[in-house]
Amino acid sequence: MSSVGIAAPPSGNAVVNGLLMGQAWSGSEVTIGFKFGDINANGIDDFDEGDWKPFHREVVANVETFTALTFRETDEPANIMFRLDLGGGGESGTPSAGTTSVETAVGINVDVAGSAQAVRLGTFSLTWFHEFGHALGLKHSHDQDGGTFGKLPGIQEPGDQGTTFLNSQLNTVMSYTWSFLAEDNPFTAAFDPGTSVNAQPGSFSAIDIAALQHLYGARARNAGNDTYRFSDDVDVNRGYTTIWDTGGSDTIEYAGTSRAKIDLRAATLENEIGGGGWISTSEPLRGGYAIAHGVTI
Ligand SMILES: [Ca+2]
Ligand SMILES: [Ca+2]
Ligand SMILES: [Ca+2]
Ligand SMILES: [Ca+2]
Ligand SMILES: [Zn+2]
Repeated sequence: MSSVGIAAPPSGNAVVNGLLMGQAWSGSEVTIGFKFGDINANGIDDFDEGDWKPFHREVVANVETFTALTFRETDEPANIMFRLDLGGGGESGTPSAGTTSVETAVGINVDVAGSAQAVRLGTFSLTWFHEFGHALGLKHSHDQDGGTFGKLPGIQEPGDQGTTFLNSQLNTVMSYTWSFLAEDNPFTAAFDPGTSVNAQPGSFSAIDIAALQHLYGARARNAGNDTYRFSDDVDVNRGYTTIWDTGGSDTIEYAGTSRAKIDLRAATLENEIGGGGWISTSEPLRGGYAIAHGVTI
């Protein structure tokens, strides 16, 4: 049975509330589908070309790793219909009371035949996570929706890093600000939070994870002993991944010859540096890991 849009209450945490719009999908199963389109005008559904479907499925599967939600593909008008548009940017509907279907879209260039040509997790994938976040009931970190669901603490304008540097896309994909280290850049002498990095999140980030778990519950994952490896290669890393891991004695490991920082602190979800996580990365800043709130590595 398909889900329907419902009202969703705030959480008890101001940082998490900074992403909530008061709406979500009911139940534990949400359906997804792929809307027909033919941007390159060759008579073939663009979703039947290249690897656009597998790429979208990777974005969807990320949510199944940390929430209790299950997504089911259907030919019927699904709760969330993916669409490819021509051009840059993206747009998305959001669930509201009684909604049964929304469309969520990202613009691509007409001569990009398949996702892997230009878009992979951690490389220009940010917009897909962002729009899918809207489709699941998340708002921008800088939007002020009524009195209950305010902006993410410390943020005034869309491009602000925030007074406590929370507004990095490494902390929330619902930010309009580019990915940057919220904490001090460990590879420079000065205390300099706010350093831009050379990759994007390849997963939902720590504040998104907490907000989506508030709406949909959390799921047990990687409960044994696990090792999370990164290198200087953005494609191997798939950018910056935020770890959701519910048990075991776990390790973050760097493979390479650059200077690196391994940071085992989990996101605090407070209005402070580290509220949205701490990054393990190497000096080229081409990816690594953050740790979601409540996770011990
Ligand atoms: Ca086509
Ligand atoms: Ca520094
Ligand atoms: Ca653990
Ligand atoms: Ca584990
Ligand atoms: Zn948006």
